[in-house]
Amino acid sequence: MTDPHAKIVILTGAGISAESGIETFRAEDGLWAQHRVEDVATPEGFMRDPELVVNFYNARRAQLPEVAPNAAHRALAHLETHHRGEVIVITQNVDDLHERGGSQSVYHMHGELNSALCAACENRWPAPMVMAPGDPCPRCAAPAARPDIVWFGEMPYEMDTLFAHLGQADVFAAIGTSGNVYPAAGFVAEARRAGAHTIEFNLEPSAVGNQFQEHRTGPASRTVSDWVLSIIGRQ
Ligand code: BJW
Repeated sequence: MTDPHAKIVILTGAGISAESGIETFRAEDGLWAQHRVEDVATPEGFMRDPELVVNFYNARRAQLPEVAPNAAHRALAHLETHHRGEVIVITQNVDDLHERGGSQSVYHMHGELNSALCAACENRWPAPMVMAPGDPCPRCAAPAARPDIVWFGEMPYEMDTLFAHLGQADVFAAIGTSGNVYPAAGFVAEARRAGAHTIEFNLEPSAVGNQFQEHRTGPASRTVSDWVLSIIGRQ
């Protein structure tokens, strides 16, 4: 039974968007089966071949209007609206399905497809549907636009704020993430240190699955919806 005023911190990964038709990374037929991580998700890969990297993210951005939030995204928005305590979503996903599903408190720790970043002055602006290497920054005019994505070796966004939320969590839920990528994979340990009850939602145990106190196994559209119903009922 979840306390009606509990602070609930939720970490989501590619698995929550899988049923919307967005490929995960590490599945056999996933994104990394078609692209080497070093080529498309590192600053070195971008320096070597900016066109390849920009086109990789252009293709994923173009997919966004063709997909829709699923029942798991909508259930989290419903939880935020109806639960009396605070509900925070920290997503590793770069899609916009939490927002389109109705969630308001969303942190994109690995960036967003719909955002562009100036590598020279760190200005951010809404990405055009098709970016090109060397696009100028609208603020400083440097030809240094890049996708606003956190690549390996770069610092994820808003870490101080995220650790502060984890330190206050009464419940921590990780949904559809393989637990392979840090610092996100370390959030369960952080939440447990804060005394939170920890729940993993996945099709199978993740790489850090043994650190969770509770497991809900199955597709997120079902398991997350059932969990939200168990907390707030049919409101
Ligand atoms: C379902 C489902 C359904 C499917 N229902 N579930 C050695 C040790 C420790 C750390 C390091 C190390 N060497 C280097 C590091 C650091 C490195 C790292 O972690 N490397 C590892 C590979 C070891 N991390 C970094 O570099 C990060 N920065 C950093 O650490 O800065 C320093 C720092 C230090 C201390 C504090 C703070 C900072 C940056 C990481 C950036 C990651 N970027 C990417 C790519 C960019 C985005 C993009 O292109 O879209 O982000 S990598 C990729 O993996 C992407 C994802 O967000 C991320 C996580 O993947 P996710 O979401 O877990 O997806 P999958 O595919 O792995 O899993 C899907 C899961 O869903 C599976 O479990 C399925 O079973 C499940 N599922 N359908 C429920 N229907």
